[in-house]
Amino acid sequence: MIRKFTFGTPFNTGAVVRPEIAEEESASKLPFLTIVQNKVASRDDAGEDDSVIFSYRLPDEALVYGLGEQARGLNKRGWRYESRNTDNPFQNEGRTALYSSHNFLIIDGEERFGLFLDTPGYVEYDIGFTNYDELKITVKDGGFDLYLIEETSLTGICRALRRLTGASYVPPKWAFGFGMSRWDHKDADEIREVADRYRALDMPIDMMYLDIPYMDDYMDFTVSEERYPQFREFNAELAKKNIHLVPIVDAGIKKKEGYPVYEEGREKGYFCTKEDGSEFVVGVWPGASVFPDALNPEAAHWFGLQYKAYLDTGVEGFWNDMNEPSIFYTEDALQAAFRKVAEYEGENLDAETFFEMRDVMGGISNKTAYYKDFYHNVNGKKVRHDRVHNLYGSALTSAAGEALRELSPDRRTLLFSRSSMIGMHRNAGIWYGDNSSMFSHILMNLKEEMNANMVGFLYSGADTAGFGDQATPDIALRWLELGIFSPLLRNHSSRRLRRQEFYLFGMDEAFRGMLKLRYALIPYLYSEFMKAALRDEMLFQPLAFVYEDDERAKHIEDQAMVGEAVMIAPVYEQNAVGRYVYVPEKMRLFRFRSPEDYDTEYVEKGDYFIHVALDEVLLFVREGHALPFADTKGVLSTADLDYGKLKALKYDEAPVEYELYNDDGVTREIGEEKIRKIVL
Ligand code: MIG
Repeated sequence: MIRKFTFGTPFNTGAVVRPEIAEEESASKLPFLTIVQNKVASRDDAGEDDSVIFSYRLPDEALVYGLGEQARGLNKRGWRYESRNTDNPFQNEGRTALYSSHNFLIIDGEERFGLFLDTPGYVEYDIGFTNYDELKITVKDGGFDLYLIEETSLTGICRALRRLTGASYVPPKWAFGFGMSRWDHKDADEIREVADRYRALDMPIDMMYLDIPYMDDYMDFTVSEERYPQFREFNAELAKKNIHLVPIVDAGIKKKEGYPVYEEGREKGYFCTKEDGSEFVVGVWPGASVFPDALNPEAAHWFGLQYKAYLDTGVEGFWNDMNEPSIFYTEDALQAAFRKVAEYEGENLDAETFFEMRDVMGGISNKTAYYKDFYHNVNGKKVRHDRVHNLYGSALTSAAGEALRELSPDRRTLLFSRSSMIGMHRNAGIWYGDNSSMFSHILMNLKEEMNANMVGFLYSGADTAGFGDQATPDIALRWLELGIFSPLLRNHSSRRLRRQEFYLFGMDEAFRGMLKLRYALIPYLYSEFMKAALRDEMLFQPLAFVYEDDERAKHIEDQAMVGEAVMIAPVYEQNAVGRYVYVPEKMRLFRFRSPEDYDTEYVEKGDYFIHVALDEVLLFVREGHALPFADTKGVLSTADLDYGKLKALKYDEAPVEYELYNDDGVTREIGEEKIRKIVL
């Protein structure tokens, strides 16, 4: 059952596609939560403090799930979180917000319910941060819908959210292959060389990503002639090897005369403005830039149609970056900072004054204050950015997804974004941004997968082997041992750090074994993914969602269920020779070094220390289940997978019926009718 409670005049975020399944009720009838403050006014005369505060007493044993992309655990108790999309490359336990805002919570205690706040503005969730037994939610900018979801199961609550907000995005099948990325891969020759190395070493790969250097002067929808001469031919050359080029698209448009995207957008009034209607100029990678007005449907659509420039070269996949939006500086703030710094010259600075001066420049990026400096044109109405901030990247990416459907009606395109909200999950996937090559981030990655799935982002993943900091051979391998289960599997890292292509660590056999294992699992992963998308279910789930009556399972955050048949328990500690695993029912354990090289044993329900050598990964098959398993001899990409030669990983000898989803991997028509029951 879904009930809807409206406060003030909500901004239409587009998240909800089936309003009719929610029953509207007056806010005075709100169950469970207490409204401790309600300053909501109608949007027109909304003042600065227009907030609504809800409170809920958390019983001792209650768990709180949700919030999608956040740096912390599955159970959210004991910390505070914010919906405030921001570009900050330091992901750690101290963070309260990352790039996305996913306003969905599940309270799992004596009372069990889900909560979806449909608002593009700022929200704070104090989940036992101030008082351990109190959940306090502050919605800053009154004017929002609160959906209350009651279902008997945890998965049921997530399913209801998806029914309300629409089915998840489905990428082409090749996007389930492995992709290699690096900020400073410098030109076509280098991309070719890296791809060829993988091929020559029999390490399967489907994608090569292009980061910002591929553009001409960081201008969106251009390609550098110098670094990528004859781009179309280059793309075709790689396509022949079954490798897809996936370029990045940044939110900021370079402010430059003679650049058609800038000139056309300016002429049509498609960029964000300052209060007086003049151009809002910021600094991002191209230097002085403007932001396409993502909240103006016409402007967003126009921006989406620009992807045609790349489609015309044969490219079929994109990743959208910097769309929180990230702001290195605003033109106004920069000028003010120059003036301020000049004032210190010649002064004898005491420590306080020195730090103050240092922060004038050091603190100039991504200031929340900038969100009050620019405006959107929402169907003729001027809306200040801070009111709709969290929706920016989401709206821009959704518009791109819709435009791509228009431009490529018969073939799916790959699209994922750094910033997102619930609703964008219908049009694109996400990656979790700038993590680091730290063992703790492998565990964070695992939790992120489960958290992202709860809010509908099935196609998601982290920078495998880590974006920031130095990767080591063991972290790359351990991380890949988790990555092979993630729908989006991409090795990506920052410039200026140690290179981390998997063949650079002197452990080719181990990396090959894991990459091959990934490809052996694709028939299963793709089937489970497609069924989850069609049925509004999750691919990655916490154990607690599957074994609801199991008290131990409730508190397991470092293992996951992947699809109907598999449990995983990745190693996320350096120099570990194994790890503790909770086995919630009798399972068959496979300890893989490669698809052909493994040992196997049965494990009863219970807790174990299980040995996992550096080149091994654990895969547990649930009792009575089986999964299809591809033959990977000679398989260099998803195009080489032979469904005629499917093998199986089985719990035991008994035949098992399995619902296999297969199609050409690109058609936009998907549906239950493509599921074939096979016996494994
Ligand atoms: O300010 O394009 O998260 O994946 O390599 C950094 C350069 C901009 C941030 C992305 C990262 C990407 C990088 N970008």
